Amino acid sequence: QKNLSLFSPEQIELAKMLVEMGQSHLFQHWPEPGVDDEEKKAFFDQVALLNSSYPGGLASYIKTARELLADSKAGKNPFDGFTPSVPIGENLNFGDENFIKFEEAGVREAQNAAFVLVAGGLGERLGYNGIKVALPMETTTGTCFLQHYIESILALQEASCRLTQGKYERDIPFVIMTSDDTHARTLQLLESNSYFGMKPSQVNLLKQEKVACLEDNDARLAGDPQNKYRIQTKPHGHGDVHSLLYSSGLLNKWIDAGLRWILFFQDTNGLLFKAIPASLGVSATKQYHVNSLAVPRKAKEAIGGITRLTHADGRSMVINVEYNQLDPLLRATGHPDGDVNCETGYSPFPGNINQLILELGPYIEELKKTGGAIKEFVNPKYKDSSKTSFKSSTRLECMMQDYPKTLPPSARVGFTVMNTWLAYAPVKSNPEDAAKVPKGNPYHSATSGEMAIYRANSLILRKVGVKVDDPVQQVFNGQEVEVWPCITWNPKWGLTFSEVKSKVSGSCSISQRSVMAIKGVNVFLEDLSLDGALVIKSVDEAEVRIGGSLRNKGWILENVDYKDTSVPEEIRIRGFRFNKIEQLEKHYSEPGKFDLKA
Ligand code: UGB
Repeated sequence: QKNLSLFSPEQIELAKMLVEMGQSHLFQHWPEPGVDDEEKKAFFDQVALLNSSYPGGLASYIKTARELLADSKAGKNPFDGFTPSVPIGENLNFGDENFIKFEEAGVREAQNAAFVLVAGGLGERLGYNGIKVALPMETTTGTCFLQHYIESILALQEASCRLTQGKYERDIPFVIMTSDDTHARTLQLLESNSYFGMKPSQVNLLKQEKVACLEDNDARLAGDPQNKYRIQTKPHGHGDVHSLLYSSGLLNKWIDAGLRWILFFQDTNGLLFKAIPASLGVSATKQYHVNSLAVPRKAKEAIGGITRLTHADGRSMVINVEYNQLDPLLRATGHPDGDVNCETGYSPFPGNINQLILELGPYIEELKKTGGAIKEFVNPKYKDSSKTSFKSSTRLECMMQDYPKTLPPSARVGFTVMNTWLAYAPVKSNPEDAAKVPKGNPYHSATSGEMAIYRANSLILRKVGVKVDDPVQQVFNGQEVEVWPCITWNPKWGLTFSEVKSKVSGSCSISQRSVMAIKGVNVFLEDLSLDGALVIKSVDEAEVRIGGSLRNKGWILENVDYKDTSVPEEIRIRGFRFNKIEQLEKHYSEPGKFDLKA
């Protein structure tokens, strides 16, 4: 009361709302007017932000929190009444006739798509100090994730334009969701690299705000331990992307421009774009409103399971069940062993890799109803079994893949299962945790993420007829991985099976110890036998034919210990680095036709 004269009418309204919502403890320690007045005003700036960035405002947040905390205390099962079963989706196998057909359909549709990268997470599990999208995806060329994503979108844009004979010639919009943890560094990465070749006008950054922390079951907001005039905040989860897109106005702009698809993806999956054209083709062909990309999942792997949930009252939906919920759900519904592999060696539930393709029109219609709000959950860590107090403050969270939960049963919700080697190799775990992963389960580490790229490229080349030698097993940072020839190419060289096939002819072979990096478009491998390191860069207008028997001492993979702080962090988390002994490196910077014959 004593402080009221300091504040604007809007701030007084916010104070009233807080008091009405049982939050008067936030002001209890406030001193007389004249003391810390600026801090008091700053408190209301924060409250105003928390209020405006949550659909329905802070009062709605507190109300939902009370309900969810009561459910959690009562041990209420979020899947009460639902029985899980294995859903049926589209299964694709790279290089099959079906796959090639979907790829072509997807490339055509790419002109009508917008891409959204959720990159607000700091990646606590990885423990890397920088932002994850700045990490090199592989160290043969050092290309970082963000560069690869942008180059992939640009390559799709060009391929789509070629295939549709320039019918649209659109710049594919690209949105990045950031947070306070990642925003400035993401922008700086883009600006210092000229947006990796994309037009800055094509890129939109949307920053998600954190949400207020809760200190008890009454949803009393937690004070910030660092500053008594602030509320403690924590991330709300990737589900924020829907409300942010809705309030940004971009969706209407896109639909007016004739776009039809919106593709969501995560920050550190270097393989993903190899699976995008075919899965977009599936969406277009099957007219899916929602299409989730999935891979075969190992039981207990830290990826959600795509599940059909059927309610006793007849409702049914295909939805992701998060990895920590799948096992208890199965146990509670007549599967006493819980989340276990079946006779295939995999969980019967396909693994959600959180790549969602939504049809824009139905998406906008749904968001008009919900404002982009996603069903939330709360995960308090209780001090003891009385569940009356928390070990540390908690908050509400939401996940982008829960979007279909509010859809009517008539919505066409499907999923597409791809080969894991082609589609999924995230970088999420630190070396120590990865080394503890049970044998046969994926590490999801920087080591496995990079090796998966070489394996995928080797397997793709095999599929188009190149003889690629078998891998050897090696241990890096305590993780045993397959080491294939280190082959990389930029997305413009070959984003689809057909494109790669068109670049290779005759009888080509690559030995296990080889390294091949192609940074160009019109680079053709003709009767090439490679045993060593080859690095080719060329401008788009140069046509380069490479053949003959090419042999040199090559590059050698050396072990690095992740604890060795004399080595840069982005290298030591992989457990290896290249010793570049000898290579053939050529740069074609002028237009023309060139032959490189060994
Ligand atoms: N992210 C944000 O942008 N904002 C946030 O507040 C939080 C995250 P994690 P998670 O495919 O591997 C997901 O932490 O949430 C971004 C699926 O839920 O890497 O544990 C963040 O930057 C799970 O079903 O993953 O698990 C990153 O890009 C499974 O599919 C993305 O959200 C799993 O991913 C994911 O965040 C997977």
